[in-house]
Amino acid sequence: MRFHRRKGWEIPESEATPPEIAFSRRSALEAGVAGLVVAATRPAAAFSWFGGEEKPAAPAPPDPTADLYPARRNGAYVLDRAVTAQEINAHYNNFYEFGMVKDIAAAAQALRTRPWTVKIDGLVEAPREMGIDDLVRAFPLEERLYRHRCVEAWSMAIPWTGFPLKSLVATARPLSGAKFVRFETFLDRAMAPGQRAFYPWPYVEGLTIEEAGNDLAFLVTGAYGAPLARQHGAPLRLAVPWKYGFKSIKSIVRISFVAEKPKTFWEGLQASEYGFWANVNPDVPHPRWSQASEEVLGAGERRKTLIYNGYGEFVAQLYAGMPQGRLFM
Ligand SMILES: Nc1nc2c(c(=O)[nH]1)N[C@H]1C(S)=C(S)[C@@H](COP(=O)(O)O)O[C@H]1N2
Ligand SMILES: [Mo]
Repeated sequence: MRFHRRKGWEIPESEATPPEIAFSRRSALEAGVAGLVVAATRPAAAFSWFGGEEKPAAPAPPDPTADLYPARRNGAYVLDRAVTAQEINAHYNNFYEFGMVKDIAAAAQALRTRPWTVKIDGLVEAPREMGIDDLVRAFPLEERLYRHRCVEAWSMAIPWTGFPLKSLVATARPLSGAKFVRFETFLDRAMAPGQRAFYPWPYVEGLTIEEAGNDLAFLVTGAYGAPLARQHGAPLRLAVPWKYGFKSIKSIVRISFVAEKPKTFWEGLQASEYGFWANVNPDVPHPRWSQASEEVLGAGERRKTLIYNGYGEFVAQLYAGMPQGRLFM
């Protein structure tokens, strides 16, 4: 995600630091200060904001749900392009809890995914807290091929495994006052060095209750026919492919049904650029770049970006009659 505090007119274009770098530098300063404090208690951990944390790799225990993979593919979700090679997808990620670099795979191995509980709470008849293995086994898993369009104007196509969010919503039995679903990522500064930087952690995202009930909204437990890799947001993440990628929150620990629109992580950082709705629209530029086309990673091509990332037949009716402008920010 590119982020920028300086106003564009303050420096000539030729001298302007690319926004991504400006963000990283600022973050490095902040992380450096936090790092001093942390170093006093954890001398073995050397964290670089750019490269993540160097840690001796401990062999990961086998995933207790591995027997569920590969799951049967749901043929209703077809692609207009090839699936992105797994090796590309595994090393081009956004997971700021572990650092700002795209190749976050090694640093993300610090994520401990068991024990892991997911709390389902708020305005529901059936609040509960479930161990991830019980949760994964409570719903039949299926594979879906989805496009994934980052707000940074690149895209991939991914074979996710998981179950429809609406199935979980149904078992929670929301009360009539529940208008939004709020998702929250873990918060653990010791485990996730990016969380030592001064941002509005934990990562929070949200959907309207109608969006959460849409067939496309998918809770993801695996990819490429296996349990989810850590850098993809194991053990549970969201995939809402008609929205920019930052809506697809990773490593979820809490799903709350609420009356008010949740304030998201990116709204907390830069509301003017990364809003609540974030529906993909090629005709509405980001304040600092065009969204008209996207780099298809691994394919060596750019493609025209499609309204709702090509999923209009599934989701356009969700927004019928709503004021259009903000829906695409
Ligand atoms: N908790 C959390 N969720 C997150 C992010 C993050 O940094 N932290 N990055 C978001 C962004 S910007 C994108 S594009 C996708 C990237 O998912 P991928 O790495 O599996 O492609 O995750 C989203 N979910
Ligand atoms: Mo993104």
